Amino acid sequence: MPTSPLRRDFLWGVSTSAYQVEGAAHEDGRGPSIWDTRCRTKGGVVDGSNGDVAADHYHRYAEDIALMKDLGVGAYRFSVAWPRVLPRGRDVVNEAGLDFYDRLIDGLLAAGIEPWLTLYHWDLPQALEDQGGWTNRDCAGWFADYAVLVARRYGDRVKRFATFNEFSVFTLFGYAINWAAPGVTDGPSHLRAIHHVNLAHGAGVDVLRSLVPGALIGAIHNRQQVLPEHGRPENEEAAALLDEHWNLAFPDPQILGYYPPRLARAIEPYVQAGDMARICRPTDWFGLNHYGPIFAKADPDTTWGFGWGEAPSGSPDYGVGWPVFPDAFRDELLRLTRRYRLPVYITENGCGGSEDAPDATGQVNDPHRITYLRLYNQAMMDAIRGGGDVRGYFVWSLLDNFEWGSGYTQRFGLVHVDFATGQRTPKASARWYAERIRAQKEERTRA
Ligand code: IFM
Repeated sequence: MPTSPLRRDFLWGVSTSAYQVEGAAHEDGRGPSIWDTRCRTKGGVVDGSNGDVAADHYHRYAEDIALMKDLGVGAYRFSVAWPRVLPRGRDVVNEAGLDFYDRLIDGLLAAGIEPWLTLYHWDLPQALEDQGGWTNRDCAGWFADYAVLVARRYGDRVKRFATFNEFSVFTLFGYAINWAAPGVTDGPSHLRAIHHVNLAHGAGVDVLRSLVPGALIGAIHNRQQVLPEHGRPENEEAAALLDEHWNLAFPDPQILGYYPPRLARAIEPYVQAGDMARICRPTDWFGLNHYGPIFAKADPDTTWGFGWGEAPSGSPDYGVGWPVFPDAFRDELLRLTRRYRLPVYITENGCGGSEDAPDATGQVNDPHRITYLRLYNQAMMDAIRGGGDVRGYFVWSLLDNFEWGSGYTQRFGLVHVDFATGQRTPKASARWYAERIRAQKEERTRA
């Protein structure tokens, strides 16, 4: 049997985010975020739902930690809700909100699970949006002040920090395409948001570095190969432009110190002297969120002239509902290692499903998810064998949760959540993942 290429300290984990799982949206002084607003905007979420209760993680976090312990994971990636700790985004601190993360972090540490804290997973306080949000250059400073609060409060116990989750998703969908909050479709606003979020990242890194001894700081990027939809030559240019927006707009300036060429020309009016040095701060690791490749097509009706195209017909899908290309994952891991030269943690990988539900015996069988996870794990191992510096893997997600614009119509959890009662039921994929982790640990002790 071939031996595992995984490092001895390879880290297995699960991920969630605050607005998607916590609920308690109106409890203990939490302020509204741009997603609370979007959920109340007609057409903002397909099923008209919201994150008011979500998976009720705010109250059930202890049960969720026990579920993680059963899985055998070494780390839990969660995000702090900025509007829970600073209900108006700045100035007035909400102690009750801070207390929640104290309880969560202490519970994780007691269970032997390392807390991985993401500062921003899309829930900008509405009060800051009312002052322009990410289109306002001051937002970078507001973010840095929020980072100070988090670093001072939790830095004694948390050492793994990510500044942002999926920069290009929330900026592109929030400011150019209107698939996410705040739902703007305007090129200049989008460019401002990109640049100011990059500045906020740099400022956040500096804060964490100066206030948390031993901090290991990273950022989480969604990266997927962008391929032109088959058929029209203009799709090639659409794919090249989307590649810059999707894959390069954040990691290139943050790690290499420059914007990719097309974007650099467009963003120039918003860049001030010294900005690239503020953005490009040394980090310790690269977080990759990856689900599958993207197909781009030219679309003159969109802000930037590109849109989402179709995968070639007959692409394998294994019942997942989107094309499944594990080789693209392997290639992405190798590309990342070569381009950015940072240790890579896969901070999200997994798949949704609209039909995960308990059967007559109470079991939740999700064979499509097991197939997906198995294929993607194999691709990760191939990448490592080929020289990819991959140090950890987190499944998205621990729990079924609020899937943004898709509301509760898509379930990504290893654990099924009955949203009416909050009841948790580990799916067959949870058992698969626990066994995967157990087998690797056993191999490690034998080696
Ligand atoms: O649910 C999201 C998560 O918030 C960010 N990455 C992709 C997941 C699945 O769509």
